[in-house]
Amino acid sequence: MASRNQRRSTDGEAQAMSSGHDPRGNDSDSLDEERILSGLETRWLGRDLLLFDRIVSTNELASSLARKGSRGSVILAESQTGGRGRLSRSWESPPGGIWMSLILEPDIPLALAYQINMAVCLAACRAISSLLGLKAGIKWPNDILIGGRKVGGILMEIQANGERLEYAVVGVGINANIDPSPFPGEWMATSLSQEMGSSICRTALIQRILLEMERAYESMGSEEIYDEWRQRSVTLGRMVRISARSGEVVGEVVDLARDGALMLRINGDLMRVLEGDCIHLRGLERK
Ligand code: BT5
Repeated sequence: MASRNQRRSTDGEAQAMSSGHDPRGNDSDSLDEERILSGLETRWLGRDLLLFDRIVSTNELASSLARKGSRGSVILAESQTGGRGRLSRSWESPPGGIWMSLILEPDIPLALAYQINMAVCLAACRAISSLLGLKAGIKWPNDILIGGRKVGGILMEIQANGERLEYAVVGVGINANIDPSPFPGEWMATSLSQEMGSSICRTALIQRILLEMERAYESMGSEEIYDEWRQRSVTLGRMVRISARSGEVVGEVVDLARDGALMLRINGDLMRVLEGDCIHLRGLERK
């Protein structure tokens, strides 16, 4: 295992950082395990932190570590070559972003697994809002938006044994100091540096996200988390189109259920939607 102040290459082999030189020429923003740990206020989350220069996917490594019994660890990478989104989609992960995965072992039934996603989305929004003063909202089910543009996403992958949740790997991708202009326009992507007009301190944001995650995780399923998640929702009250494996529906989002389901009104009838892709349509725009 690499010692602190060293970075790991994709295959896990430690690479000593050359005396403070950052090839991207931005020393103040380069990530360093010791610096992150020294200002980390969590009690347990992120105490076992692994930082890589380049990796295929932090979720992929976290899943393989989880299978070997690792819990509570956080995997971070400067860039990913095969970053993953939901449903086998890819996630662009150039240097300058925050690409990290957490291995959690919540004591909740499988049916309540969405509460983890809820807590993590909320924690990311709280951290961005409190540290940077930006208004971050949650687009159902897992997108973090600023001003209607996607600044980040959450990818939760779970392992269950019957009705019991064995572990959850939660991937958090945040476009921190990156230029989103090369991304296709239809992604409606933004980044924190673009919104702020200058680079942000990723170390401080990672520390704050981990702290907010530990707090939200410990009060998972509470009224407070549920209420704030609804308040931060930019989907509630909207006309949406949901594409799911079972087909496509269009309706108005009249509520968000405690298990994470969307309550849609379609031609006067109520319908629960638990999974799928959500497109916000025009009209009935509350936020
Ligand atoms: C997500 O998926 O939004 C979850 C993304 C999770 C990424 C993190 S990074 C750390 C960890 N390790 C991983 O390998 N993954 C996690 P989804 O809702 O499926 O959105 C994916 C879609 O967003 C793509 O199909 C593109 O349309 C768009 N997209 C890809 N990269 C993007 C980016 N950097 N910023 C904004 N949109 C992006």
